Amino acid sequence: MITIYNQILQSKKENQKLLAILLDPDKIVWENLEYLIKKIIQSPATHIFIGGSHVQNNILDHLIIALKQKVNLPIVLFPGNPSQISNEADAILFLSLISGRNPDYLIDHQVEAAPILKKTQLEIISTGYMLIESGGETAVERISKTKPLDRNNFDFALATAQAGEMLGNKLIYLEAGSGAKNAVPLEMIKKISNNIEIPLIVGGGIVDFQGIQNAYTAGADLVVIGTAFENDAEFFNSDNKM
Ligand code: 1GP
Repeated sequence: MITIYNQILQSKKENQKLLAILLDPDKIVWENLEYLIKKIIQSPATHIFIGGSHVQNNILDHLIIALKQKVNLPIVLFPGNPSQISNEADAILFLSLISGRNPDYLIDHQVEAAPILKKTQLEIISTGYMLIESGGETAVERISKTKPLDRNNFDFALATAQAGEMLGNKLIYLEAGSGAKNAVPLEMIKKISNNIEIPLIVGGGIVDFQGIQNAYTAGADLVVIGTAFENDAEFFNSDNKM
């Protein structure tokens, strides 16, 4: 079976860069859903990530079912907590917040989620999730009650990513936080991508095509765009094409 993870690995091997649009079900204006779907189809996105801080389960199912009717992209859950699981999706990033030292987000939520996930068909993609300091408090920091990693300490960030890889994670996700003032430093992306084998996701605070391109050039395999598309559904149609 060709899994979503295998496709990511294959793309990495072929140096084909991937792009995920992150949709927060709480921020969807339902009357505009058809239009939003049209814009997703027209965009260069290769994946749809779904997640947010306070998503309710019934909204989640509803959104994914609506998307699946029209969009032929893998739908990957990017959950803020164990209640955000939907069997309608294709896969889930099974996150452990390895930059933090809060056991709730390192292992407790995962223990809570495991029996629920066992009852689903979701492809489970274990992901070492690293929050990087970005110039202001982000929702991830507030909700997880963890400190982000120093954005200038590349050695420590690399050691964290390598520990994540050694623990068996299949992906590393460098997160500046949704709507971050500053995206993950390019030098950090470069250092980490050069020194781990598994694919690297980068997101948070990337607001233009140059930012996406820079992250790719630095070594990101998959870039996540949330706020920029949320604020402007024409984001991918602008003059400054990818
Ligand atoms: C947030 O990495 C994602 O979890 C995307 O961030 O909303 O800033 O694009 P933005």
